[in-house]
Amino acid sequence: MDTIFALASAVGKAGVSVVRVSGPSAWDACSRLCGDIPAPRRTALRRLTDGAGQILDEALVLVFEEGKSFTGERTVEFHLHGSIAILRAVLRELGAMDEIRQAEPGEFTRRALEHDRLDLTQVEALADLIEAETESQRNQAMTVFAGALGQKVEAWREDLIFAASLLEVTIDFADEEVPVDVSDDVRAALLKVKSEVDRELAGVDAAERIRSGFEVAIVGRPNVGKSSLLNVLAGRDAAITSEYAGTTRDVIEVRMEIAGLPVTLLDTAGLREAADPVEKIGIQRARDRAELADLRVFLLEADETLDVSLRDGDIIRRSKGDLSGDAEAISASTGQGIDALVAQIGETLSERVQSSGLATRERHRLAFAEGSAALETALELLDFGPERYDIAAEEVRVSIRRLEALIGRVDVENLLDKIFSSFCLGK
Ligand SMILES: Nc1nc2c(ncn2[C@@H]2O[C@H](COP(=O)(O)OP(=O)(O)O)[C@@H](O)[C@H]2O)c(=O)[nH]1
Ligand SMILES: [Mg+2]
Repeated sequence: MDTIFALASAVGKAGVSVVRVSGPSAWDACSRLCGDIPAPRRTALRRLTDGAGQILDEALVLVFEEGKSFTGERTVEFHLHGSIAILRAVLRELGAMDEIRQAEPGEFTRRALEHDRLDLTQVEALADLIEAETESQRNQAMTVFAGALGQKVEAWREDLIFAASLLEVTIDFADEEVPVDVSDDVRAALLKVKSEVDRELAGVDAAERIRSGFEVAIVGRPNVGKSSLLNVLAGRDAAITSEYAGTTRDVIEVRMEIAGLPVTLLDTAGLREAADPVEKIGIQRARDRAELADLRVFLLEADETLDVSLRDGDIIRRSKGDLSGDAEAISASTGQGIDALVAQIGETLSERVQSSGLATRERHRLAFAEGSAALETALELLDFGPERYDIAAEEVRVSIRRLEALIGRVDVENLLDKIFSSFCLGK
């Protein structure tokens, strides 16, 4: 296997930047930069020099043995001063060495998978962890990265292997009249796993939302104060507000965190019969996005009645409470009712992620659905008695294989390119 290197931290000026080198030649290659390398996991300061003896930087050098690094290979990390010139010089020196090459995006993590340092769900979770912007995303990604989904699948796998082998033993000894009825034990094991798989399956939607975020649309007539509300919630002037009706035409998006959840707030054109062609397009967009949004906040004028059908969770508020004196209304000018509105949005969305489990992706959903369906079939076959045990056992094996694919034990080569394509260079 090649030895690879890459900048592991972000590009640009920083206090510290990390360059990682991994593979069989990592130690040798790096010792040409920093003289003798420190003992494994004994951090030491070293002076890095180029071929001509010119000092490139003074860096912390971390050395990991095979089997004890992130990738599972011999690894060296240089913690450099985070200057663009230093990075360029060090990467140039490494690039000039014949025995090592620049890593592909995600290649370090791919090696971690190949060396069984991580299972496939952990690899995905690592990508999510790096993308995480909110508390809920961090928690979710960290739980899976710590191995929770993999452990769950392992436990199911053991139960299913037990069930399949009980059936297979019965088949093998069918002629010898072993008078044991395994069907109760098998049925209990299959039902237990199936109910747990189904519970995870039911939580995929919610978990997926934590990962990808919610859209909350502010909807209402022109001039009711939608853009002003967006700005108050965002804490900045993201949208233009004015006393002229029809000011907002495009959909304006602001990303924020509410109750720890990732939320994209949408400000839209006011709904009315418009003559202006551009405003008309804006209004159509407003309707479309509001339709697709996870949650809608309807802003009403003091005397307005709502004439749309509400969806579960939709929120209604009157605006400009400072003018009308309505204590129930919100006011973008004074801040009245804004905290309560945010709290209500947060509670509504939090309720929707309550059922979230560890499975967060379409890939997981598919594996669970197929695994569960195979168990369903196996349970039905069980009712026909021992003469169907062979095909029942085969269905249990199908289920095991589906779940194994989830953690990357089998059938995953074709998946890997897709999964690793989301990684950045140096990870
Ligand atoms: N007094 C008062 N004026 C507001 C409030 N919210 C918005 N406005 C004003 O109402 C007008 C329309 O607001 P805007 O946010 O552009 O409404 P939009 O068309 O629904 O986006 C602007 O002149 C705002 O300054 C409020 O809470 N109190
Ligand atoms: Mg507006």
